[in-house]
Amino acid sequence: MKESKLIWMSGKVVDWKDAKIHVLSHGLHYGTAVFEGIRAYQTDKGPAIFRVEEHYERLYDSAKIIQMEIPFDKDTLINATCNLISDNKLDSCYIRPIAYFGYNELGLNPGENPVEVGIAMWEWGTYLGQDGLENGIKCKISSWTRLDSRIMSPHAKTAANYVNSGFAKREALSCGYDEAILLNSNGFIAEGPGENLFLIKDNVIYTPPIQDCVLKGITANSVITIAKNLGYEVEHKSLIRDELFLADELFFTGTAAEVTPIREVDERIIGSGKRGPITEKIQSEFFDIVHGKKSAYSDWLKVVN
Ligand code: PPE
Repeated sequence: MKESKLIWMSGKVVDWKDAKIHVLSHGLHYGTAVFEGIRAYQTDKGPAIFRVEEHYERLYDSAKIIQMEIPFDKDTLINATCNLISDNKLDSCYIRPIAYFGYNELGLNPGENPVEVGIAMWEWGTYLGQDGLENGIKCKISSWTRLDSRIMSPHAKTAANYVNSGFAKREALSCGYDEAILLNSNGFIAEGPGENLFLIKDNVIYTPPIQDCVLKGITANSVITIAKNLGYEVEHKSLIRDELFLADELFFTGTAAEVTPIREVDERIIGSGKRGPITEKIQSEFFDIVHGKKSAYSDWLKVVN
């Protein structure tokens, strides 16, 4: 991890090495934390945060689901994020806000534990490798099932949910793949451990609906808008494994993963076995937008001054 200088902790800016919490913090024991992953990109006008409002709105939605009241309003957290990018002198970075039940009392009911908020940021390059972005990655259908809403909340980005994602990721890596794809408990395709999935067949773009237990991805939402503006038809549809094998193109989206093509699933070559033409068009449009080169999408960027 490439350390930056400063981290925001519940209203105070502290040195990276001093951003510490008590070992008996509730969030550490029971996963009662909600977080976001946001990216800021370099643009001609300076660093700009991609869809920062939507990311913080999702943080508050996650908190609502786990009945946590964040003791700061959205504007305070957005201002803190902007100031921290400037103070850390970063041109581009990955931003990780986290709200967690802190230290007071253990026991499953978070009760009187204070809610603390941290905002950290660092330079984080490509999530699945530069080669992955250009040539695509190899995926394994996981033996782990994506958690569903009878077990956990798939729409809340809680720390606890990521034990499920982590199982799938580690299994895929240890079997020699780059990433996992999880099915949901009804056997339909859900998503990657930290990415939404898109499938292209006969020029139509498909992605699973939220009922299939996927996170409401902000990159996915952006890609849907981009694809429609490029003239493609986009449909939410439940997908089965065979449809992946027979797809013309597949790709993942996510803040960390950006737009990453998938070239192989369980030893089946997808389409031509490399980044497909529609994926490439969407990916290139996405990177132009986040770097501020498409004025039509300037609403998605908050320039940090
Ligand atoms: N599904 C999951 C389960 C998920 O964690 C992410 C983001 C997405 C879909 C895509 O959502 P969005 O970022 O809004 O487009 N995963 C975050 C965490 C990755 C990590 O390894 O940590 C991220 O990309 O920031």
